[in-house]
Amino acid sequence: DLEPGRVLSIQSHVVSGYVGNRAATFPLQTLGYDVDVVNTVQFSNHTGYGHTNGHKTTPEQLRAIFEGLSTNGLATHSRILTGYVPGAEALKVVAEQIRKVREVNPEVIYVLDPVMGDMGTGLYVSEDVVPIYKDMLQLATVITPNQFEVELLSGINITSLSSLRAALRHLHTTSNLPHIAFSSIPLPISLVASLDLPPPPESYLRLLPNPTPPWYDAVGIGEPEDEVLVCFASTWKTNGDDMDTWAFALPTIRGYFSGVGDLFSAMVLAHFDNPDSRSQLPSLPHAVSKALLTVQQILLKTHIHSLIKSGSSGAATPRPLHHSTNEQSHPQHQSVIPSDAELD
Ligand code: PXL
Repeated sequence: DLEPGRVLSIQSHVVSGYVGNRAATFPLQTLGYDVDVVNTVQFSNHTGYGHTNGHKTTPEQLRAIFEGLSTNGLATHSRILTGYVPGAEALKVVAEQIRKVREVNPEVIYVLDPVMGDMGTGLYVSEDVVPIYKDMLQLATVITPNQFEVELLSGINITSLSSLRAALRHLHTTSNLPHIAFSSIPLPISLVASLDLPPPPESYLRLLPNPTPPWYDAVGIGEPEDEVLVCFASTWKTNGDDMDTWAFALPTIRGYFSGVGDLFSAMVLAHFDNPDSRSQLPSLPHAVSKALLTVQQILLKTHIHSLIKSGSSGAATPRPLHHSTNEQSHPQHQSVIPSDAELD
């Protein structure tokens, strides 16, 4: 039988900084989850530094861990999260395990974060993982890609609301995928205001700081040239041949943060519930709303912490020595430091 409070999180471990399991575990624990952690790599630091050292867990080692859990009757997690898995063979082993678990218990909530890259950075895993992730979509309850990953998985470049819808529709229909939550690159408010998308239901919007209609005013900044991050959530309607799509706008916080997506996917996993298990309300916008609120509060705290630590110079955490190409656009580097005060 499945155990409701148990999470299996399969992601990276970094010695220094907070990405992957280092960004997901503590926040999940503060919400009361018992988190079982499989580390897909042990790296000195995340790959954005330009130099990373350490090792990857081999496919055989991963298989051994899963075998141990299964043999001892410990593979009874009701929620599974997967993130950074840099190699195709290792990802196949992860996929195999999840397929087995879901065959026995289809009600397991599986949040798949297809961590592959970002708009500014490009691909940071082996390109062989792309087709495997495409195959894995059919196993997922929710996927939490960023825009780069939506484009890669769907083969559709997002340049407009209609291409956005086409990409989401493609992912839902080709893989029988129930739920998608992803964030865009920063967009000017003027453009966001012109998107004709329904707001999140009012009860969800209330969770965001400044819920004045129309919905894009929820960000609390109104200059047309200001930029916002828009998070789109979509749920395929099983009784209609269509999807419900919600949009959440958040003010961007200037700075270079790592592990934000990893924290987001963990919080979506924490707050998502299968339909009817808690209420009649759609679960995805509820989970996304709570996840965004947590991420936003932690980023603000981190940003303030960083400013205080550095005086007003802004370079709080050590800058990567061999910095990659995004140095200019991201002058400061901030790890996400989770603090339990913000988490509920
Ligand atoms: O945040 C995604 C991520 C996870 N794990 C490792 C990474 C990255 C992104 O750079 O390098 C090791």
